[in-house]
Amino acid sequence: MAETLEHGLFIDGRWASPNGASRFTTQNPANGETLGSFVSARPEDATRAVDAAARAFPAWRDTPAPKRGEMLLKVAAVMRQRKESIGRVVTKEMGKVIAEGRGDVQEAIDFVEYMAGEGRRLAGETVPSELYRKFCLTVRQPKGVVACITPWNFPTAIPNWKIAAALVCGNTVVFKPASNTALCAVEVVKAYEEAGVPAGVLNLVTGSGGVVGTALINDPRVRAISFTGGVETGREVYQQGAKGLKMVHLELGGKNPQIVMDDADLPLALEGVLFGAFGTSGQRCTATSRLILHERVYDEFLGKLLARLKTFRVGDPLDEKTDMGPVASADQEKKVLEYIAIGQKEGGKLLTGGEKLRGGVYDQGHFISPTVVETRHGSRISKEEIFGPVLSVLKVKDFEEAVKVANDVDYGLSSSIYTRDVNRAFRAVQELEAGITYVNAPTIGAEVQLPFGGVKNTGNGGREAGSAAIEEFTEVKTVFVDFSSHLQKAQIDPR
Ligand code: UN1
Repeated sequence: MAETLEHGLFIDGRWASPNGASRFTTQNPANGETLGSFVSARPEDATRAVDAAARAFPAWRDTPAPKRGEMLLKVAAVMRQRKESIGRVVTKEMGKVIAEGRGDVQEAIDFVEYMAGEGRRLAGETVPSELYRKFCLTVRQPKGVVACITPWNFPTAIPNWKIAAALVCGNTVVFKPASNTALCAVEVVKAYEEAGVPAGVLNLVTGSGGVVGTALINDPRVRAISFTGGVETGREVYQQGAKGLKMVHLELGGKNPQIVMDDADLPLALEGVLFGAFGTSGQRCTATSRLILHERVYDEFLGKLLARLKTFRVGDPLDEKTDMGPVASADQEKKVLEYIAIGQKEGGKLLTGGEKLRGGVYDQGHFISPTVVETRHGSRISKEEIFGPVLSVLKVKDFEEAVKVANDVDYGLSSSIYTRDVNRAFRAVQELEAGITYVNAPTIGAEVQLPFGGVKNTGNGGREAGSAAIEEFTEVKTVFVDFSSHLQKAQIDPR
């Protein structure tokens, strides 16, 4: 049977297309092929999804957490079995090379398995009471219905970071994915459906953020919103959520530096920056977008980088030999090319790349050559998030200046230093203003069992993944049990 291109919404355990709703399609950014057609949900569809999630909540909350974890293990098993086919969907719909498409799914599997184990922990704390025959402890409880609003750059990993954590904690979820990776979202939800997620516990609503996202954020029954995306939208989500005093978790941009000191292992640092800057065509929140080079190794390192980029293969992301695929959409292409023009206008020197690739396979897709711009600290391209294969290079005279330049941006997600000096390495860990610091490794590639998030405009202080995910999706209930059989007064009883 030919696979249908038309997908419905998943509400209350059923796939259905509401009457009268319009549709949108997704395209392969490498060749323009249409991949699927999806419902542009209306506010009333979002409300129906919240209805279903609210109805499903009491039974899911009361399901023992280890059982909720078992369901997640089944989800992971389904994704494991389908890793190759889902990985190919990721690559086709978003354009990252196939090894990274598989990696995206692997990150989803890793996290879902990790969260499954959390079903047997979900630990609270027990502390002594100041009174006799009294216990003091905390337990974790779900928040209720939560909205997970996710981006297109990690279209299976990031939804699972949010959904699996929310579900193991006993929440029910309405999932609103980025529109241009809606097929990946369908694949994610199918894995939960096949694993037997009860009706209403996970609901998928596709459509525009302005319509569906707004409806979800403003629904009084939605108690928490977990959002990953751009800083402007994040601000909007935060403001809207504030009106309902909701917990809003934000994971926003980055302008991540890789510092290369004069004592660094240069070949290692070179591999690091290539992966960090051009992996996923630079479309990661964690992408290396600034290379901060010590002046003593500046010419040598840059020479090596430019030579290596001459043999960098940009092309069909399904071809195992391709180093970098297209950017994800026409909008991305436009924005990245605009930034490259801005960089040159403000005095940056284009060292390589900087253009839309044309001819042959390139004509059907959104391919931009890997771009390196020598610029000065303070230029727009050295400070604003581009989210594309554009690396700004900055020269510094010593470690102090490197850290100062690294920190002098509005964001603080990831950071990296290449050095063989242990003192400098630890100083960087202490002094770089970022949620994540790598030593002798690129800015990308965080592992799921550790917290993920950043400082400054990267978010509002929360972390996801790791055990931090549990903080995001639970309320702490403080419990006092007095078994003394008489009224005891804290702070007041004689001491
Ligand atoms: C993102 O770009 O928002 O650390 C997530 C990394 C990946 C996750 C990136 N594990 O690069």
